[in-house]
Amino acid sequence: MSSRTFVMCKPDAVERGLVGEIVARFERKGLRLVAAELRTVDRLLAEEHYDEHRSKPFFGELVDFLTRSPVFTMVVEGPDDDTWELCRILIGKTKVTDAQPGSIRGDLATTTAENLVHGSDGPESAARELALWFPKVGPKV
Ligand code: 3AN
Repeated sequence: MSSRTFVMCKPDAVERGLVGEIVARFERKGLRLVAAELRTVDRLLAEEHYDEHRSKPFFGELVDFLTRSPVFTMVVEGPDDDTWELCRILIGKTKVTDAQPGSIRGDLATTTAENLVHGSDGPESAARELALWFPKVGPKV
């Protein structure tokens, strides 16, 4: 069954003019944009999004970064129940030196702190993040 996940071009991606390049990679893979928005993020939303990282030393920097300039948020849909996983493969590993060439981060990112794209890391986080960022768009078809 088809499934949806949450993907976001973070401020560095928008600032560098890479939104088109990034969206094209998901589309070329055969995934579909169901909804998208260029928007600014307030601190409350950024903190909620990164809730699991509240105790990390880099939490403040994460929130500063996400609220720095507009982000481009997307609801991405694929034909099977693994859309979140396909997106993570296209995005590449979190640590920039682990991100393989061919992935978005492997090809385009130079630091771990500013690694261009966020994608939900499982079905539960996809549901949580879709509800947080796109409350009017359902998680499933
Ligand atoms: P991902 O974005 O691949 O899901 P997470 O959820 O582990 O990775 O981390 C969220 C974000 O936190 C990353 N995208 C990155 O910007 C930042 N981050 C993760 N680890 C570090 C770190 N060691 N130092 C600085 N920033 C980090």
